[in-house]
Amino acid sequence: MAAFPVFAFDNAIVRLPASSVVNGLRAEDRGAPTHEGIGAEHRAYVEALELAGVAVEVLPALDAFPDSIFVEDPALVFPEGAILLRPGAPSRFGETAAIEPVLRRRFERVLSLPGPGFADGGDVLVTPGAVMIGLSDRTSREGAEALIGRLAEFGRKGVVVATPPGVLHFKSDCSLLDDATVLSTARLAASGVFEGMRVLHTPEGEEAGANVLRVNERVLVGEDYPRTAALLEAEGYSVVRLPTSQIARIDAGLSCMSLRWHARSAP
Ligand code: CIR
Repeated sequence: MAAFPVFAFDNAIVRLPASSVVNGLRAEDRGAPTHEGIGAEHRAYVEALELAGVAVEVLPALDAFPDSIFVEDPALVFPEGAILLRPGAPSRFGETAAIEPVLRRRFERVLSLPGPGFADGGDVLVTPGAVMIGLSDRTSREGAEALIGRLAEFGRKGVVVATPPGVLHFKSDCSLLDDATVLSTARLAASGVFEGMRVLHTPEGEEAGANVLRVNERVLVGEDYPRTAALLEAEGYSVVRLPTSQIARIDAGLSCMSLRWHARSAP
């Protein structure tokens, strides 16, 4: 069992966007973001994490990896330790080696995912009952099964679940709101994956806003999704609206810009 609620965080790692971020991967070209625009969204995000009570370590930009701002994908972190992943996009594979020394400095236990499979952190949703691992174009069954083995070393149960077709990551379509509640697109919830949990559906047309981020007493929500924000407020959550239209151009949401955990004791 986790020692803290799964949305209780006191530490986070982020990475500054490199100027190459304008070339970040995207399924569909809706126009490149600007480095300045992404930088401004990143600053607002870091500030929101800090205001929510999180100590944020900011890593330097890595020009060789345009998507390296999305530190959630090459690793998983828990109070028990970290797991280095094997990102499924070839251009992102080297991000794991880049973040490894940082995680070895911050965590006593750092495990690696054995190959040949792949897994992205964006496909991993930590719930109180289990760690859900969504199969996607970035996370293979072999990768997911290898990850279940690693999670077991931390005493955590992993389960393999499906990601809707055409969706980048499992968490592009859902987020944990509290110990018993998820926000999910209707298309993902229809698979029954959240049976036993309370499910709030993203309003029709705001599916891209499903990736919100619960951090301590706050829920960070993209400001382009006003009906999602209103829904969460009506449910009693303390919502913080953040700009995300630039990162959305490279298929990203709020969870992917940080690795978050609750340290057993201050590092
Ligand atoms: C990618 O395609 O890998 C990046 N452009 C976006 C990654 C977003 N990561 C995430 O949702 N965990």
